Amino acid sequence: MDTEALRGGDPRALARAISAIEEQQAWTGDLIHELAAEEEGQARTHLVGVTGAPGSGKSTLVDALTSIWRGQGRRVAVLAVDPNSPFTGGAILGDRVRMQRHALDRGVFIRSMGARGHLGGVSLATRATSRLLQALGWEMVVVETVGVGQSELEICEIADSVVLVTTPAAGDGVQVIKAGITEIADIFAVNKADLSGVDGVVRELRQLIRSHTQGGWEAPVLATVASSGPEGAAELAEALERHRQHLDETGERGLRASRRRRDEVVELVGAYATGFARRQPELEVAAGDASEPPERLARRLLGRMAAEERNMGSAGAPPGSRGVGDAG
Ligand SMILES: Nc1nc2c(ncn2[C@@H]2O[C@H](COP(=O)(O)OP(=O)(O)O)[C@@H](O)[C@H]2O)c(=O)[nH]1
Ligand SMILES: [Mg+2]
Repeated sequence: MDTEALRGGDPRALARAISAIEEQQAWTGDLIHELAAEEEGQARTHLVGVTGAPGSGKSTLVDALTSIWRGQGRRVAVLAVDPNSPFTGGAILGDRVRMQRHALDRGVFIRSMGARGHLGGVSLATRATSRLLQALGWEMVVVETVGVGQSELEICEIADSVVLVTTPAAGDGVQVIKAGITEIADIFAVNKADLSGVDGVVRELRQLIRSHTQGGWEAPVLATVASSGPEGAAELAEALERHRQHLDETGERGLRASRRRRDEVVELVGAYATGFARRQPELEVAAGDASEPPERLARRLLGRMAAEERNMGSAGAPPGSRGVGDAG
């Protein structure tokens, strides 16, 4: 790995490092750690999570925000996470085309994070990648996730500020409430405000938020038109700035960062253990033998993993490092 190129902001070096992270190569952890130690201004990175239903306009909105932030001289990295359509997804392709106007700008980095069949892969790779970008001093790191199922809840936990994008389209407002996502969203963008029904959704959301307000932050609800103008994008950028200030003033930013570290460790433990267990050649035979209950078998494997880890000391690779979740 050419760490000099990486430090110098070479996009290809960055892309290679992220691929290594996705492949779960053991050395990437140390590299990020090393870079982080060099980078004094780490605290300046604002990690922004953007979630919402497919087609709600997340990418268009992120594109508008990117232009604003570039105008302020900040570097912007966008990680597009779509667990459902890794790499082949039309949405990602559309994003690429849309972001083309930033293609020659070294201050903009866009990357799609695919699932690649790895267990816990997206979330762990996205976490590590955002740490890498932070270590490299990128001012804005945006994680765009498709708001379906459980994944967006998990992935949004890696952000300082979470923006939920919704639209006046039928049912969207109600969906939001059902998903229980109101608790994790810090800012609401009701996009496609050029369509009818926007006032109703804005009103509905504001009422809901008032009953959920916690920690002294009342999540703003902003109407936006990302595709033309764009309208409301500057207000959204300002709301993000205010939220970041709020996090700093209340100490919540540090709390979120430690929660993130804790969650990441927990997730890694699970991934290492799963990877280790799957690599045990006799597991299949043992699992087929009904005389030992699965619970005891699992504990025995954990014991063996711990023993191996002790024997290897610092000389070897960590137990899960040879491809967490690999079936092989
Ligand atoms: N009418 C209207 N269309 C929009 C708006 N924002 C985005 N779109 C369109 O909605 C579609 C999906 O946008 P995209 O950003 O890819 O959504 P994502 O899947 O949430 O990232 C695209 O065709 C956009 O041009 C808006 O404010 N109004
Ligand atoms: Mg998108």
